Amino acid sequence: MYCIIHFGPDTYTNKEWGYGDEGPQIFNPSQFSAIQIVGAAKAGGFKGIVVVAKHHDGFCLWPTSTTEHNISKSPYKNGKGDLVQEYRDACNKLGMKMGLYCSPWDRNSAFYGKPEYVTNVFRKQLVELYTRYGPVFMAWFDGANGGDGYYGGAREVRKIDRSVYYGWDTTWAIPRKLAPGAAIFGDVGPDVRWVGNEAGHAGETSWATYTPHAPDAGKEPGNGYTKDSEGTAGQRDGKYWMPAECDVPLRPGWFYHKDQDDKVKSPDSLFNLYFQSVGRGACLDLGLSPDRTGQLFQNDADSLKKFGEILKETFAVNLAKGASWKASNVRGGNNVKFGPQNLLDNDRYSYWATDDKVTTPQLTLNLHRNKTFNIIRLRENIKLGQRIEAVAVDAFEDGKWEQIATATSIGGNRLIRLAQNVTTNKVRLRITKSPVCIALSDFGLFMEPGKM
Ligand code: FUL
Repeated sequence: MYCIIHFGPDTYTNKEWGYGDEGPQIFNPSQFSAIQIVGAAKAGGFKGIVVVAKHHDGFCLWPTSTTEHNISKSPYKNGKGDLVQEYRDACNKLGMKMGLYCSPWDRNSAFYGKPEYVTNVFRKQLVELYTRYGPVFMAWFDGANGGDGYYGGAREVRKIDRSVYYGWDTTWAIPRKLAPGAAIFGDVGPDVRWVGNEAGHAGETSWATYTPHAPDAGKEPGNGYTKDSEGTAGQRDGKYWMPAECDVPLRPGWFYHKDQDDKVKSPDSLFNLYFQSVGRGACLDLGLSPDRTGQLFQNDADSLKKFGEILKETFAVNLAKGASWKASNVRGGNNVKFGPQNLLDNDRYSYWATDDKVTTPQLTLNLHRNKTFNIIRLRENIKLGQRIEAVAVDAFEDGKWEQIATATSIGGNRLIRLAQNVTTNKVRLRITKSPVCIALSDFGLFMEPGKM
């Protein structure tokens, strides 16, 4: 989970997509505080932030040599400001990771649409950003590109060929070289894919494997030029390992708008989204929008804080810990290396495995006394792939087994939130479909606070 922060001229013009003709003088936050923003993300349980260093309007929040349209021409700190550096310092101070978003589309640049924009502006911006502000954990490339804009005064519509214009292989090579630890995000990956909606949910069945397809036959897919909706579930036989990223703003818009102050998502609705994204093996990328002072509005900070508390409390105690177990099969009879006790430690890569030909094993856990839970967590040792296609979970109730849940495409993290609490002293996990032997790393039972 990380946050993605939209703050710039749009904050002052009340827009979502600036046209590119906004004067730099409008950018002058009175109390910008990266510490307040990054601190609020941290309180929400997020591990990092992605800074939108340039949005579609083209205004650069760092002093760049690639365009005049940047923070040094604004009154902020008398032209001596550098917001990206301020975020960097706050992340260092708070132990948070930092990623970068630099919009491929630039509605300010006179060169947009010509090859020079890519070679002399966009790529040079990436070089500046990825050289100066590392270490960077995420390199975000947005799919919105091409259309009308200011374009240095031309005020016209500029269409680009999204398959080829940005020369993605050459462009990606920049963060790859300068920030080798960064996962590169886009509609076409190459490392992680857009989930295909901005509502924050992956498919109920969601594969980490994915093949992006162009909407038109015979063309190469590119960012902003894929069959988006295929990103939601991915494909079981997808060519690439490209897990989904669920981006969704905390408010209705990505940028701050006063009239959305009472439309901040509640802690409960964030928790719901958590199940639909993280609980389906995807990342949750939550959009934050500082207001005109340069800080998060109180409602936003409050909601994040409460959400963080709910998460912490919910997953504090794994009720399956201490259970004794009986498995229908353990690989090579080697309980130490491959036994189900590996499901109950805190190591995401120790695992229960079965013999090669055993693909539908069962496991019974004796909890020794009645426990009440409403969340089941399953995690595969994802280094060995997403293997399990379907599972069922049973509880021993009134002297017999009752099926309480099923789930598909387990992957690195699968959370099942039950409609009702279950109280039992024995649970059974049945792997109902897997093409190969299993490598399951975690089994957890949890109880949401306040639902008892
Ligand atoms: C979209 C953009 O057009 C939005 O403005 C926002 O930046 C979002 C994260 O991605 O494609």
